Amino acid sequence: MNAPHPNAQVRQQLYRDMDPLNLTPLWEVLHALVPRQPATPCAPACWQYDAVRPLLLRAGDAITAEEAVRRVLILENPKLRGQSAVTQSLYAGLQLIMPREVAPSHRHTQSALRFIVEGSGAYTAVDGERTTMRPGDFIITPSWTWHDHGNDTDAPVVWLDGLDIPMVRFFDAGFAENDSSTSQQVTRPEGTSLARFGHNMAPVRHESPYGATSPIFSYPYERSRETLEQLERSAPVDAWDGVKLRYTNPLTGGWPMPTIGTFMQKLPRGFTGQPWRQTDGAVYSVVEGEGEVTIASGDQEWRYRFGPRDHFVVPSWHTARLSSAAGCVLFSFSDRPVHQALGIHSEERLS
Ligand code: GTQ
Repeated sequence: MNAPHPNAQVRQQLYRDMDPLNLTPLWEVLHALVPRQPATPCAPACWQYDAVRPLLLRAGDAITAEEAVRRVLILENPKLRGQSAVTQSLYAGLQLIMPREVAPSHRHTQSALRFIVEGSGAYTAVDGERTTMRPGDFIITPSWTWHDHGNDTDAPVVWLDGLDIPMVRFFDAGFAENDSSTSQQVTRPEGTSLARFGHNMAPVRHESPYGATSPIFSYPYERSRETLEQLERSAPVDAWDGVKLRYTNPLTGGWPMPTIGTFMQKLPRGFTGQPWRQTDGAVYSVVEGEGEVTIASGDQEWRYRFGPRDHFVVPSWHTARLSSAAGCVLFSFSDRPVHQALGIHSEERLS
């Protein structure tokens, strides 16, 4: 035991006297406030679809989509239970819509992405335009746009919701409003946005309809997959990422959403990736194939084998590596656009 500092009592009395004035000494907390490197409270986690799906379907019996407004099982980081957060800044959940159900129209300042996990043919509507949802599609609900979801098919439909809920809460900038009708009126034919903005062309006289968010709100899997396959055949495979692309806003070349960066990657058959770490914690959704992720921090290590529709989270500044004997396709999202906008993004590629 260290001998008590000669001033220990003086200090304790000082702290007690300042406490009622809502004052506290920096020097007691400085190291924790300004850590030598990121020290996230988040832990790695993996949600296997086989375990989650029965619970989702039970939720389908327990509550209607309309009653729930959004029937979602939140993927909570095990070290952030009760905070509805998968990382400190991001929210993730799996949303279920049963046949003939509607999730009523509303809008909020939080931005959302949908990544379709199971079922084909449900729709989401954004400001008067519907988009059909198919597995592997990446769909955006820009901030403050009306949106409702519906399922006119005969099978349950499930997608991953990714939202910047914790970030908007941090900034105390959340507004929300319910629409006057359950399903918004359709005012534009399906595919209008993609036709206008999704073919390497843009309207001559046109402002960005959604400000900092991409005017394309559906990025179909068919196209992303075809691109990755072609690159796998024709371009060098990255030793860390396999074949990895980021989604873009076609008007700017930047991120499709101001707060959330989205990616899709293909690990070739027999891929054994090199380890990396970065400041933006990321959520992964497995689209096809199988593989393994190893995540390490300090002397702790986590290893998850994953297959289609599984989800996992790699927290900030945890070392991760991916491998796949059979080959696989992974979608992921993180808060990288915000790190980059603030000039605090950091990445290390290890070997
Ligand atoms: O679909 O609007 O998972 O507002 C959480 C909040 C989905 C949605 C969520 C939401 C939504």
